[in-house]
Amino acid sequence: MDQADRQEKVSEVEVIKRNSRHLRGSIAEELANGEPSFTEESRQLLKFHGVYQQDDRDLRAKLRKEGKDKHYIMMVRARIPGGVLTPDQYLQFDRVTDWYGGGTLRVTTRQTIQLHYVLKRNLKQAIRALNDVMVTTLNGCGDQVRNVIACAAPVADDVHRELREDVLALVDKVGAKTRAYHEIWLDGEPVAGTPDEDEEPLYKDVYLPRKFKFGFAIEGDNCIDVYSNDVGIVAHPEGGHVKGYTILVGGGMGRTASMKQTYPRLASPLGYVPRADLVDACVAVLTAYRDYGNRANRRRARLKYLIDERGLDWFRGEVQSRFGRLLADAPDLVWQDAHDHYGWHPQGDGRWYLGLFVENGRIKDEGEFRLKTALRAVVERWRPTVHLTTQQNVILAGFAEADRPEVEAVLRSHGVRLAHEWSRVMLNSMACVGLPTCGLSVADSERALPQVLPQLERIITGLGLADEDITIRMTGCPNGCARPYISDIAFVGRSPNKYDVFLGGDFLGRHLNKLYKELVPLDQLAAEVEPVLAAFAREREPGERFGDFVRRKGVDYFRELNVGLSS
Ligand code: SRM
Ligand code: SF4
Repeated sequence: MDQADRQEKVSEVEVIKRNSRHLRGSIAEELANGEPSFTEESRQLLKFHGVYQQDDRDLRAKLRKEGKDKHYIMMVRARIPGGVLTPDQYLQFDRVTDWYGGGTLRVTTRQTIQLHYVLKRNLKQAIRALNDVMVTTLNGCGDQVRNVIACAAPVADDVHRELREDVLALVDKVGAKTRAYHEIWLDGEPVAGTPDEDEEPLYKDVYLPRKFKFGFAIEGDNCIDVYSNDVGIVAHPEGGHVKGYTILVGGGMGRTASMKQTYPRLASPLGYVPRADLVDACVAVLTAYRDYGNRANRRRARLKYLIDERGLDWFRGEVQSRFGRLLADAPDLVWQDAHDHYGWHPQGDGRWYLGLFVENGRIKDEGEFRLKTALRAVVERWRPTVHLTTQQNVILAGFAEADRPEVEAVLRSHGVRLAHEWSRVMLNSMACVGLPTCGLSVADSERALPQVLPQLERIITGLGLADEDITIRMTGCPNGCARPYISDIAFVGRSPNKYDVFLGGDFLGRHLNKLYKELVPLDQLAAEVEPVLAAFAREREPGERFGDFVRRKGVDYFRELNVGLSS
């Protein structure tokens, strides 16, 4: 008997999943019905296929006034394990957004690409066009394993090669297997009668209680924010190879402002496994969550709450009994870096890679700034592999040393700056999508952070802190999509134009920050944190980082300093 049967009342989404015949529902029929939107049941199922139904929120009020329905648009999210694309795959995204989407590409915090503004009537063609180059959208969203992330640095050594092999082995094991995807989007032959029971050996007919996230880091480099994943996997290199992995469990950022029983949590150490055992151990974690996760209350359905409710020791026992072996103790982890691999670096095979900063992940052409065209030109000419990072940036890999000046010239001629030409404030910033596409946003994010950062750049430079790495993240609601609760400074949307300010995370992603001020208007955000930055410049200990300083002093200390500003 699994958890779904043990709980008396399960949420509506559970019923939809169970009755969907492995995610078929009536999606195929609705795709052909000429309507601009899907039914609620199909909306839920579409997420598993990588599609969110949205509406253009900039148009909502106007359309309502005119007595018209919402302008429905679909967001399509691909699954790109470890963020790696061949040149042809990247170029297909570039074309598909022009053919069927809004003309931009959005690199996400889980190193995939989202297309926005796809109309329902173009959805099938868009998904097929991506599949033509072997990119799937299955597993993009929904109650299943989401895009598996990994350090994006394209280093040509055995450690990175082995890590990549393990990422792909895990994806292969835990990816959804339903043939519904093929049937609906790629015109596969429908399976006659009821789909066979073994169609989803891991997910069964109910899938997971909620989304589930795996992330791979290499010890020392926490560029992926490993502690924010349901399962963080940390590779331990020894003698030039991956010897084994530490497994961390129960990380997550999501919270709801009005619900105290929802909160961000850093993943806790579960144990250590030799490399060969990684996939089996991950399956044991996944099935323990599948069977015991909360299927009645979706707000409390993430792994982090199961672990807090039952205890880490109970969870470890459950995993070990499924795994059939004892987990070794996890070692203490040491982190030195979390930068996003910006700039030129030798790959180790005589070739070079180039890490580019993409402001809030948006690849677009706008006026003189033509990043989308520039990337297309570089990818068409030099055919680098394209590596998307978990900090919403892009790395191009495989250049000869002699290519470098010309690559730079092409980028510059399209108004694209190299990473060293951006300030650290910018390089260490991220904003989630927010308005106008995100149905959950209560405030602008991607469109708002660019208004705040120039002010913070001026303040930080004026205080002599321009060389400090201070992470600044913004989200349009408390769900945490830009992982705000582990950044040094976070602005979290609470209501239109107002944000809660959090302080005291950590550049290395090891600490949660704390609420500092509530409901601060957008135009006062920089002024609110200025006294804290000034105190840091004045009172820090030698070598102390911003987040460490804030945690040492405590946020109350700064509230007192700052009494003159909004409270
Ligand atoms: Fe997210 C929901 C965008 C990474 C926590 N997220 C959404 C939706 C789909 C809104 C919705 O449900 O209708 C957003 C679509 C906006 C749009 O218009 O595109 C959205 N999330 C994003 C992206 C695109 C943010 C970005 O700017 O890059 C990221 C896509 C990741 C991907 O490629 O798979 C994204 N979301 C995250 C992360 C960060 C991470 O995983 O490293 C988190 C925090 C970690 C975690 O899962 O706890 C995150 N998103 C959420 C939540 C809160 C979940 C919770 O436990 O409460 C929601 C709301 C929900 O699921 O109900 C959400
Ligand atoms: Fe939307 Fe909120 Fe996620 Fe931002 S944090 S993308 S506003 S759900």
